[in-house]
Amino acid sequence: MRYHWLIGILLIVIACKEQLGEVTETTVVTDSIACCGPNSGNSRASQIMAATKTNTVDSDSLIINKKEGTSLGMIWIEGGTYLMGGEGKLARQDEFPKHEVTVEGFWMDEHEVTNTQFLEFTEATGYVTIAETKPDWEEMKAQLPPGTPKPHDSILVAGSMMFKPTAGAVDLSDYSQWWSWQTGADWRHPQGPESDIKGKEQHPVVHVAYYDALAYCKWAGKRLPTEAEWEWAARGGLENKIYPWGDEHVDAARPKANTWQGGFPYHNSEKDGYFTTAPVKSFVVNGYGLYDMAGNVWEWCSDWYHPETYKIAASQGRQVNPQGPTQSFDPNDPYAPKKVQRGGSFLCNDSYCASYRVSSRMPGSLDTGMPHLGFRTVKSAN
Ligand SMILES: [Ca+2]
Repeated sequence: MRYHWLIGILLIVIACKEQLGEVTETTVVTDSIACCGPNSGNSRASQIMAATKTNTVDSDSLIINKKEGTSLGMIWIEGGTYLMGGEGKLARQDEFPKHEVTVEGFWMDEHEVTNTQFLEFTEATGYVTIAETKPDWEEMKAQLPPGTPKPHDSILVAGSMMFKPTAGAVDLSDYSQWWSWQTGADWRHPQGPESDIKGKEQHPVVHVAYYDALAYCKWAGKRLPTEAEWEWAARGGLENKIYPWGDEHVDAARPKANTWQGGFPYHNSEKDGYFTTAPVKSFVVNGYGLYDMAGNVWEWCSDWYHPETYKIAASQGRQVNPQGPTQSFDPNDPYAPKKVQRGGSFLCNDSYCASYRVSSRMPGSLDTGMPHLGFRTVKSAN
């Protein structure tokens, strides 16, 4: 469901304007995420990908245009065995139980993929991201209640989600107060059509859907990390610690990551210096030399999301290079396939999700980009 957010917003509008009593926000917008979490979506993008040459993830054209493989800008992460899962009182249910995991060594980008890197990819391949593609009504209506009227063409334009602070403190259970659909928002226009990435060349690329990240990986000869690899790397050699740097609070003394300081979602003191994304490598590295494994932008992983993943894993003994479940499931949005995202973002705050913890997990729809969602790549030893 590529346009999960858009559909949800359309339904809200329709419910308000046309008083379709049975069509409410809760009938469709069921994501568990609110403050900083990305969202959901499913097979629609796959169909669009199949029909759009430049968006075809597995297309030969991308392979033909494949970049020469390189480990430049990557850090070798030595393999090892660790206890994967929740640390501290902020850990959520899906982070338990802790269980033993072994990962082989791999290469990992020292920082999140930047706008400069993504630009190189799009110029080499002609790739167009999902957020830059006009929604197709025929595909959308299949995901809507029968009889839902077609919205005005002015709404069916390319775009993405946008965060906007509220005027004051609000009920945090209703994220539509700070998230809205923004036409013309995409990775080249991260804050909407009037914005650009000039001066943000070294900021992480955002508004990238899973498919977009996957296409980049194929071109670069790399891949997305598994959840187990990501967490092992984020821990940076520390054991049983909450954050990549240890247990000290993110804002104790000097901020150690780009997060949200103040009252979410209405006041950001910007103690760390950034309201939205920060240039990569702006904060302290972890023990492996990796930047921004906490905060800045969420990062796609290759595993399907399932809240029971760890319970199943723990019952099977030590896991070696786990790849995640074969199917996804998000109880708050059961019809949308979702992949795992890690690391939290500049919107994370202790009052809400505190997802700049090494064990925090979040589900996200494969075809939905967000202004606080990016990725980094990894590469196996061989
Ligand atoms: Ca910040």
